[in-house]
Amino acid sequence: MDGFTIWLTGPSGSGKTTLARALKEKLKNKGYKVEILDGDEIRNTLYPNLGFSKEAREMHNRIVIHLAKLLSRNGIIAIVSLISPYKSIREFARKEINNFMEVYVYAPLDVRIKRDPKGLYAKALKGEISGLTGYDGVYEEPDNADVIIDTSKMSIDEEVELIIKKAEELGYLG
Ligand code: PPS
Ligand code: MG
Repeated sequence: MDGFTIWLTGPSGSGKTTLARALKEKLKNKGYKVEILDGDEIRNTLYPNLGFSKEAREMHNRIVIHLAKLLSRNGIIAIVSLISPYKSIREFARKEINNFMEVYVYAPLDVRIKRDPKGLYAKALKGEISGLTGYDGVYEEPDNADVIIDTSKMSIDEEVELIIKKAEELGYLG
């Protein structure tokens, strides 16, 4: 089987990492080889001091695109959970990666503020940090996502099913 990439984009706290883990579990149980490329994890492992300037995000996102491309072309399903705030970079990902689907992982601001697993929104609200994606940092919403998911409205199981159904429609899963 050819691999493919499920690209989960969305602001901080929208539910990308949680959804990536649930998708991985489901696809592994179906017998597929799966890897998660999580932006936050890759940053912490490889370059914890990179920062969040436009240049830094673009460089980091390009590295993730390259990794996803290598995995995808070797029969592995790459699940990317990466804010990837810039449309141009996501378009580049679509061009570079053979079998690609873009999933917009959305949740309204009030829900993201309530979840706030890392306390980042609390800090942003107090003015202690700036440029938080989804608060005062740029996030260019997708306008041609293959799937749009509102994680405040759906259950994780429903989200996983919707993405798998779309992957089947696109011919990536048998
Ligand atoms: S990006 O924009 O694609 O480079 O982002 P990514 O690599 O996915 O990393 C996002 C995680 O970094 C933490 N963090 C921030 N995110 C956005 N903006 C600012 N200013 C920021 N500062 C720290 C945060 O934990 C993000 O993880 P998620 O899981 O998306 O919340
Ligand atoms: Mg995350």
